[in-house]
Amino acid sequence: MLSIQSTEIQQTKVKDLMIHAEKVANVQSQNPLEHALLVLVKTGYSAVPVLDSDFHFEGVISKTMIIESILGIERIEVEKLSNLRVKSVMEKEFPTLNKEDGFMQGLKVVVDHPFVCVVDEDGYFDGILTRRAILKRLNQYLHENFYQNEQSQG
Ligand code: 2BA
Repeated sequence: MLSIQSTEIQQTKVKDLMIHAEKVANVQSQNPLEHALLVLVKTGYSAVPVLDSDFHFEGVISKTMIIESILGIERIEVEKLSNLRVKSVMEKEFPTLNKEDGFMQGLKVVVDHPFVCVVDEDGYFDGILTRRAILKRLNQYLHENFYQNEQSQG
């Protein structure tokens, strides 16, 4: 039977897998929605982290949240894009991780979220842990420890 106890995967930490802050597209909570939409469209991401001017993590904004916020009864109210700020539309209730957290904590949160923000004790944004990074590490682990054994037994 496959056991994930006392293995190297348990020693893998969030800091080993995360994308560092300088490589993560982000927007500021005071930005107009128009700016956030431009960032999302230009980068191709569905959602990105929202930070304050001191680089503290504040929430997440997505294309869907923006579109929903400008939907009127009969039309899309495009003018709202320059009037509304990211802060009023973003999702604030979003789980976070610390870079010292382990692989299993990361695995648990990416079940429900495509990415999770990594913050330090003071709330500063360190980067993101993506579902892709977790799945890639799990795939590597399964190949090294499970499929190889299966082949040698068969
Ligand atoms: P999504 O934008 O919905 O992207 C879903 C998946 O599509 C990504 O999964 C990745 O495999 C692929 N993908 C999308 N845009 C890409 C691009 N410009 N270059 C390469 N691959 C791309 P994950 O890599 O697991 O990312 C999960 C989520 O994390 C993304 O969801 C996005 O919201 C966020 N994300 C990933 N990298 C980011 C970055 N550098 N800056 C900001 N947000 C990022």
